Amino acid sequence: SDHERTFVMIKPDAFARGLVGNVISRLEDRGLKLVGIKVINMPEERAEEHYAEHTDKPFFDDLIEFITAGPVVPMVWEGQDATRQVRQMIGETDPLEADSGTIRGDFALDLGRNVVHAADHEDEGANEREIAIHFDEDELIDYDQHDAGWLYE
Ligand code: YYY
Ligand code: MG
Repeated sequence: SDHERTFVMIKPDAFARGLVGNVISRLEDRGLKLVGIKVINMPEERAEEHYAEHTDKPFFDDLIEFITAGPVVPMVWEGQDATRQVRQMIGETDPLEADSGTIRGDFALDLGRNVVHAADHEDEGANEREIAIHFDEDELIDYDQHDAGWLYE
């Protein structure tokens, strides 16, 4: 029940396939508050920092090549239990295991092309670390969400 910020990123496959608006709409419709967003080509060093936990995995090189292959959309979303809410909306890492109705379950087929990244709620410092990698503090916007009184008790 914590009001918190979570890091989410639309991957190059989704960008190329015209799914940017669709992913953002789902997060907006849920009631989450958008506090940061940009479009970038991710530099290789930043990609390696972002996926540092996977450095020794056999899929690491392919993952870095993929995430730097085209524009991505890093975002910060805020809300009650935002990390777990987003993780639930995204679905399992492997689209084959992701339920229909989740973003990966609706838009993806392949583990290596799974549309969206979100910080792991089981990794304590993930949000702070990933937000700091991709955003300066002054790029995160402070404003009142006009419908907050109807989203939260
Ligand atoms: O957090 P999440 O993206 O759901 O999965 P991770 O286990 O952190 O892996 C990051 C990323 O790596 C995943 O989205 C796809 C890719 N990957 C892969 O290509 N092959 C694997 N066996 C595991 C993960
Ligand atoms: Mg992860």
